Amino acid sequence: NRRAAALRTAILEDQLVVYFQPVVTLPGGRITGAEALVRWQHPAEGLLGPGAFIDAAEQTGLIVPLGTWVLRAATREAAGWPGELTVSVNVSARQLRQPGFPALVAAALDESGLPARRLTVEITESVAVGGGATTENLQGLRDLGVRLSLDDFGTGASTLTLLATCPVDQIKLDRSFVPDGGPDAIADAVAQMARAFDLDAVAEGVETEEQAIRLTGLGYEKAQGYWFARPMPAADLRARLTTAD
Ligand code: G
Ligand code: G
Ligand code: MN
Ligand code: NA
Repeated sequence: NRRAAALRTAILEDQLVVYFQPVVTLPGGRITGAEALVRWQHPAEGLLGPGAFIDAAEQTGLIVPLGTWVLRAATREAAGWPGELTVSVNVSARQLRQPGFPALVAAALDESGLPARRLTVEITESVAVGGGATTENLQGLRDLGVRLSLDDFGTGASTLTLLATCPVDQIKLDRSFVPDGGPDAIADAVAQMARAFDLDAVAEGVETEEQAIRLTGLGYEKAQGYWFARPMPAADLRARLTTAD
């Protein structure tokens, strides 16, 4: 279809842009890294979010070249960040099923100079059980020294078996479970699971100071959300990182 043809052009002609949303410590709000979030600078429609094109990319298979483009752009940018700041990149089921995916990641790391330990690959729970080369690719990424994160945790097929068998380092509590004045039983349970499996617990979609305080109390060590910072162009994040605060 037309959308797909235009998206193919977008990938070839560098109309894609990577925004970065800071990930911060709880408590403290110190930036420890950022998540790469793709945008499309559409020639006629302006700046489009992933909601406008990721599904089409998945259905047409364009998510594979798009994902490679994002991976290369994000690692290149993060290689210029100071210290041990990390970059998180979202990877779809289709990408992770590709034989040789770890080699592609290794090439992006080589090319950018970013150490593997500073890259986190975010997958959803459904991706983790994806079949094909998925399981060996996850292990291959681990062997490179890349960190793995389970994104949108709690919304998919979250199982104890998955946590016990999938070699992840981090879980990201889905924003729908961030306490909002009501009960916080799920946020609490997920934090306890993270502790039991010795994983980093990150909360996303944190929009208020009260939520940040609650999550800190539950044991979340990191957070992401509008309360701390919105996704922003690479140059804006760079400016923040060089301003002492
Ligand atoms: O950026 P928000 O700002 O709108 O992102 C919406 C959704 O799009 C999120 O679920 C995010 O995981 C997904 N997304 C953003 N960037 C990428 C990307 O580079 N690859 C994949 N597969 N998904 C992405
Ligand atoms: O990969 P994932 O589904 O987690 O992508 C993060 C998405 O969440 C992006 O669309 C990003 O713009 C969005 N987001 C980031 N912080 C917040 C927040 O505080 N509130 C809400 N509603 N969305 C957020
Ligand atoms: Mn994500
Ligand atoms: Na998420």
